[in-house]
Amino acid sequence: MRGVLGVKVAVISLFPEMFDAVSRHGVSGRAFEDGLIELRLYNPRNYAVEPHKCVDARPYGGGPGMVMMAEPLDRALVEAKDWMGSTDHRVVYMSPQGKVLKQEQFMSFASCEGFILIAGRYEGVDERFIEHSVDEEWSIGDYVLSGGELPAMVVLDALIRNLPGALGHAKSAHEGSFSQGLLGHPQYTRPDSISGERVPKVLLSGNHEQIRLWRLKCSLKRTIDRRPELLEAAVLDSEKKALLEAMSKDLEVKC
Ligand code: 9D3
Repeated sequence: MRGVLGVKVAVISLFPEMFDAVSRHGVSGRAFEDGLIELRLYNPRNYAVEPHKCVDARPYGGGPGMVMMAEPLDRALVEAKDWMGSTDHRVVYMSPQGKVLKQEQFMSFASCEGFILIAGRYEGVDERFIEHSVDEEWSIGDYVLSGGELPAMVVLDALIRNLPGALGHAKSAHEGSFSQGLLGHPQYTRPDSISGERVPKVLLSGNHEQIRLWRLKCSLKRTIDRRPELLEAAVLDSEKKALLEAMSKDLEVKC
């Protein structure tokens, strides 16, 4: 069940302060204020044993860097699960070896779900922890980062944007072209002329249907030009198919 205070997310990280970046700013910060999401941080350091409180050690077999030890993570996880209570939840390790996240995954998460996100540092975590305790491994893309914190924050931000009731949910989760697999259209604001460069006339026309069509065409054109593979995967309704057809004959749409 979704807690009274919203979706529960527990994050296990050696750098809990980093998460202020999502919980204290902008649209995601607002969701925290509104209680749509509850976040708890668990630092493996607090579950390491005296006198050294080690959370990492040299890799067996040799090689560069350090590996996060399973036991402090296990103890942090016990506490995180304890807080989750009976909430349905997945234990997710943010990992370069994980499944690359896409918008559709975020749209498929049920609002009753909780998440325990594990952000690793160094070369990764002891494989035995992954085998015993992790349900899924998620990556945010094929580039090398220094740890799982930024990816976990990316997950939090995207999760929040897709929560029913979150600012930007109605707009971006449904109306927005990206959720339909298309890139966004150009945006303009005041003033209507900058050094003689004017805002496209249709946007000042007040004709909402014309504006909607113009934006849709721009989205289609941009997607063809910049990310054709997105268009292959998109499920287009008859209106978009017809627009694409018309555009293939007359490619003068300026966007
Ligand atoms: C040489 C092998 N590298 C694995 C591809 C080492 C390595 C690189 C980066 C080990 C850990 C990391 C830290 N990255 C993450 O924890 C991480 C990550 C990422 O780097 N890119 C995209 N998504 C993610 S999710 C977690």
